[in-house]
Amino acid sequence: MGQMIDGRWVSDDEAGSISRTGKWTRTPSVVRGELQPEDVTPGRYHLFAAWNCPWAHRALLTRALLGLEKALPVSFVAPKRTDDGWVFDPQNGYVDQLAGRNALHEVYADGQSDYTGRVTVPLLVEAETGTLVSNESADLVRILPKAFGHLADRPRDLYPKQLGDAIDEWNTLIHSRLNNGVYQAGFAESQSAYDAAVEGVFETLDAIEAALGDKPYLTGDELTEADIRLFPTLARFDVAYYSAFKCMRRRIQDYPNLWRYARHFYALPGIAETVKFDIYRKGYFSQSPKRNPLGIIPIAPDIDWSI
Ligand SMILES: N[C@@H](CCC(=O)N[C@@H](CS)C(=O)NCC(=O)O)C(=O)O
Repeated sequence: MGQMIDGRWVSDDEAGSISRTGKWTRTPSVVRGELQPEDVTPGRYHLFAAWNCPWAHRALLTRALLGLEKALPVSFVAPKRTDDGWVFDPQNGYVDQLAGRNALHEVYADGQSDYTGRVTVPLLVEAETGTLVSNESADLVRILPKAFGHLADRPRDLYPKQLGDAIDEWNTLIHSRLNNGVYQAGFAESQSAYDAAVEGVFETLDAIEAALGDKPYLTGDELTEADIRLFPTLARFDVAYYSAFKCMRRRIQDYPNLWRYARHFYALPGIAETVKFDIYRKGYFSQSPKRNPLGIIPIAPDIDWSI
């Protein structure tokens, strides 16, 4: 693992840091540009993603829901971090379609020669110059509908103004206690940090289960960005977080409303193509000195995602 300092790759420990209480915290993103619709033409921008990354998944889901596959090409890094960080692996189909680089830190350096920070996915760049636009998924789920909407096969507003407060409330809860909560459980280095994280995960799932009782999406009849933030964690939960991150009180399949919701979301056009259960299982159980020293990958549970 590592990061970049003044455009140079330096090795380092994992993203985020362990505090004295044993609680894991995520390092904030640093590239937070904006785009206007008049800036955006087909192929002018390029997305970098990893199948296993739940934050990159937000961007892939937004791209799929809008039908932006043609207008916004994507390159995937190999779904496994190395001493060189995220790298491409052409022999296995993970190719930098933009400049043919070997590692994502080279893409960052192409875009900003003095870049200092973590080398994360998702990343949106301007194709011709390589200029870094954004590496913050929370911003990308807003940039794509607004700035790329005119190129979308299925344009949609994922943040309708009248639902703004409800979306913000779900976003905050889901981000801190669920999206990050599972990582805080899995990376905890003390019993108390683990206990608190797992309580937060299941309190949040319980709240969502109750809220979904009488509506198809979190804020009502319309799919919004709050649902986009929820789905990546649901897709990874039973196959990985449940066991690899010790979130074992219940599976998503044990929640009637959540399970119906997750399968309905999975069946929407373009979504199944963004989901790679096998990669999640192998990724979260990959060899790690603390979490899986022997690197044995468990056999997958049988899960039927059909409606
Ligand atoms: N805040 C960022 C976080 C992205 C993030 O942490 N991505 C992870 C992969 S799941 C990553 O690329 N980590 C590499 C690193 O931090 O060195 C976002 O939501 O876009």
